[in-house]
Amino acid sequence: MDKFFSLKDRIEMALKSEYAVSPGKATKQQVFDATAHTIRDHLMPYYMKSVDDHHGKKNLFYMCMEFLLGRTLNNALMNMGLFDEYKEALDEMGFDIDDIICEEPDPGLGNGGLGRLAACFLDSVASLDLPVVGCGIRYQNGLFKQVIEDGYQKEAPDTWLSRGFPWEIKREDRKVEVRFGGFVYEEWIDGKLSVMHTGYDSVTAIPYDVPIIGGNNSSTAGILKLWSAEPYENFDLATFNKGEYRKSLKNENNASILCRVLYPADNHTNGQELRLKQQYFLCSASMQYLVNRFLSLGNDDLYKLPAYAAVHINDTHPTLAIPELMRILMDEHDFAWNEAWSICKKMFSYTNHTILGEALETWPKKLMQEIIPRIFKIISEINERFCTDVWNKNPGDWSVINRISIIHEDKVRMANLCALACHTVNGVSQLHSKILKDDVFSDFNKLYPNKFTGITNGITHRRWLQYANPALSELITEAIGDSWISDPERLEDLKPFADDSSFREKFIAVKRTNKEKLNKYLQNKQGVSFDIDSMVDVQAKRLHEYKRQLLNALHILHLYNRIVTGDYKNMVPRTFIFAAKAAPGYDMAKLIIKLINEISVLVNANPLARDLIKVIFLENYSVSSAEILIPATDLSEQLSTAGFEASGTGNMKFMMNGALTIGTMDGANIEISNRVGTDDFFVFGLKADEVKERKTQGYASYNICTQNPILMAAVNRLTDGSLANGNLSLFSEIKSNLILGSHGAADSYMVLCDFNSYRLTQLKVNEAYADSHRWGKSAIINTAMSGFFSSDRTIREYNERIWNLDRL
Ligand code: 26W
Repeated sequence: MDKFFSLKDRIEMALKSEYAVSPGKATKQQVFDATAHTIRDHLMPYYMKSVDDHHGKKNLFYMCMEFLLGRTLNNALMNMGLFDEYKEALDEMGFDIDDIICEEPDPGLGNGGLGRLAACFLDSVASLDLPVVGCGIRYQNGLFKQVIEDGYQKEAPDTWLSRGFPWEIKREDRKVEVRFGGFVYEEWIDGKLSVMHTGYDSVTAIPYDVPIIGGNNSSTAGILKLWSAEPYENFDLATFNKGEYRKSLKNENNASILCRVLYPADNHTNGQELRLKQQYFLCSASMQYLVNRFLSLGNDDLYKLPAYAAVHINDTHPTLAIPELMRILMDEHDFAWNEAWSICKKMFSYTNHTILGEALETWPKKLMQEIIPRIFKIISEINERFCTDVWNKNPGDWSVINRISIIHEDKVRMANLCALACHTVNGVSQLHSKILKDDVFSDFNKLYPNKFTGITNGITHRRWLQYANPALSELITEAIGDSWISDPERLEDLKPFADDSSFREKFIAVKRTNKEKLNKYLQNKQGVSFDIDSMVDVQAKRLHEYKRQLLNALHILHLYNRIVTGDYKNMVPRTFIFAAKAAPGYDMAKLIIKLINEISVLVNANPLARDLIKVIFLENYSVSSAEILIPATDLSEQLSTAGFEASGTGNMKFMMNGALTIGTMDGANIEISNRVGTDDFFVFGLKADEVKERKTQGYASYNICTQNPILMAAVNRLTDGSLANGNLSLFSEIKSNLILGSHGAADSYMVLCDFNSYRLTQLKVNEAYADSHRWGKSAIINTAMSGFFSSDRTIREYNERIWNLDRL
């Protein structure tokens, strides 16, 4: 890189210029910063090439409110092939590169699946040299830090930006103005209808670009554009001098609060004003940028915009990009409605990521009118034209109008706007796509049958296998060569090795090494450790009732019952690890966390039980902790009520790292089990159509419980004083929700209904693990069949079916 200075020299120079310290006196944190500083020099050529090469090619704007990136240092070094060089330089300075890597704050700008998927996609588009710009928000605080106190989740702010973010480039030159509130009226000027917007508040949106370096020796970077809000006009000195302090600070406050924090609710909407503002801020800034760039490249014919740009909307959160682009075309560039609409219809596509009713976004009409009056008018017009059209095709059919209408009663239904305006609506697994067509969007599917498609999610095998599990990665390469790195479906070449006993032993030895690493990690972080020889059984994902951590917990109570009654012959020792954050306002989810921690106490207090089972709650689950947890896992728990988990992506990460799955026929579990076969995948529970059927029949969880003494005994533990120092009432709400129901139906997620099937399948798991050859064979088959789930495949499919981009 530099002819005159060695890498070590450059890091030391950065230490001096940034911190005025010599390596002998530098903290690890300072060494991380200095190292990152030198890596920027390597990143810039990729970034500059991408920015240049994007010109003249069709670009994709991937709009998402969340990008759950995880750490960058290791990933970027590996992808650029610079890891060894840096390791050596840091070694010479007396630092271990692994320690330095851990100094990087983990940017948690996402809640869970949606955000992590966006990050995997960026890695893949960069590796496949596709011209993609991810557009998101530069939240000052990412997802809260979870602290467990006395078994309860407490939330602390995540201050990931406090020491700066070394990978970003502030682009002041690309700033735009975003307007909120005010009044909109129409006026005929010179025979033309003009829309006037007055009395609004403005903020300045400034993009910070983060180059995303891909693998595959790609020479370009993906670009993540994170928008940040600053006051539109500088501090209003005149007002301040008049003594009106509060008023003079209004601008400042409006801007600083906008990107302050990521909303921590996963799968639940509350209609908060600030969230709507965040959404419009992202959409307006990104669409202005899109149009400005098109024009600044010397193009003047905006009719050609669809040949230059496609926009992908991730879940409904960035839907406002559609009416915002309409606004820009009509109000700023004099397009007539029909022209603007036909341009937009060619540009937008949408992926739905959840079908939970409470997650389908609607906004109060009044709020929208107030916060973004012009946008509301445009949505109303879109709706009126749409409903008129449908009415003309189905005269007299009010019910269809009621269902498809974008504005319904006092709500604006964002999913309906997407389903109308986007040329493609995508589901994230085959089952999910079917549910979208048959249920959620069945009317739209009848109107526009060709719109719907299904592209199964994926994960980047670079971060999740190659880098997170270097020992396994090396073993695989030793056996089948390294072609799987650029073509992950070649992992299938491992299949014959499942029958090779010496390979199996090596595979099992790698797992053991990873368990040791996890054990050390847990010891350092939480002061707990586990038996390396036990089965590591993991459920790691957001805490939500539909994901059914409760089913897992009840089963552990059942195992405890077996142990204390002497029925533990052949029981394989297991370490149950849970990792999950609950939305701060989701009381039931938080209570389930407390329950898991109390079960841990119960089991630990019993000398017999603690030799056979151990329950660990891994605090503050994040991308970084997942990278340690997943490679060490033997059994992956994927327990969602069938029909509720759109895809799941954790399931794919575990599989790729040689864990076996116990799971329902839900989301991508179905596709995983189809690939590995039923011998190497533990299926249990009702299927999606059976769940639906049972629900419509009226499902009596109480009878299921009382007719099954084993289940009853486990459920009774919740309130018999065994848990929480004899507290009888703490978990009574969990019990009553299961058997009596609150607000209507009991056990809405069919935990009790699936318990027996789960218990019996867990017996098969136990038996399989006892035979280490059989288990090792299955584990290898899981890794071998995981190549399909690389996000490189997913992105290729998106590009072929939806985006049609040319490679750079
Ligand atoms: C507005 C509140 C809110 C916030 C986040 C609603 C919905 C969400 C996300 C869409 C929830 C989410 O992350 N869904 C997950 O998306 C993954 C990626 O497609 C899927 O694998 C998971 O099954 C799905 O739960």
